[in-house]
Amino acid sequence: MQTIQGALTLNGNEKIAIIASRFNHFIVDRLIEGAKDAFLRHGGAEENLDIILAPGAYEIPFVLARLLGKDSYMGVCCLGAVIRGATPHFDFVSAEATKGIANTALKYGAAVSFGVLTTDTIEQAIERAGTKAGNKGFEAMCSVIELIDLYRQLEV
Ligand code: INI
Repeated sequence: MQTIQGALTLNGNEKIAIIASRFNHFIVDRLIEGAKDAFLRHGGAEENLDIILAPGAYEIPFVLARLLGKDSYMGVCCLGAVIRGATPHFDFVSAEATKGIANTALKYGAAVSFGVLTTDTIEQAIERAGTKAGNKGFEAMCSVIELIDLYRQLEV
């Protein structure tokens, strides 16, 4: 029996993109910081990290499809924050972002992670953006790194 799993290490040559939404940027900026920190701490080279800003979480899958269509990144970390308001808008935006990111990653077989917060309150978002519940941007970047290494191993 063998167990195959991705390591949390980059060799410094991997080009990775962060797609982040500008909406709720007070929160998303913290997620970007976390993701950048994870990339650098695990061996990534700063010149190999691009940050691409989409208007809102709804548009993240559209930008992702463009990027993956060009095949210029080994992995993409998607970051955003969808926070519930008084109307059903939250449900539509969060559902489309979630489905869109997953479907696009599946279409291209790409190393893509989901670091889009979907919270009922601003407090819950703050807790997950570098305070008491950690930093989901950091975690999402770790997932991309792990997937890249896992896919490498599955190619052989
Ligand atoms: N976009 C977000 O990223 N987060 C939100 O919480 C949000 N809410 O709640 O409205 C949001 N809306 C904008 C949406 O992503 C699109 O940019 C907009 O609908 C234009 O297409």
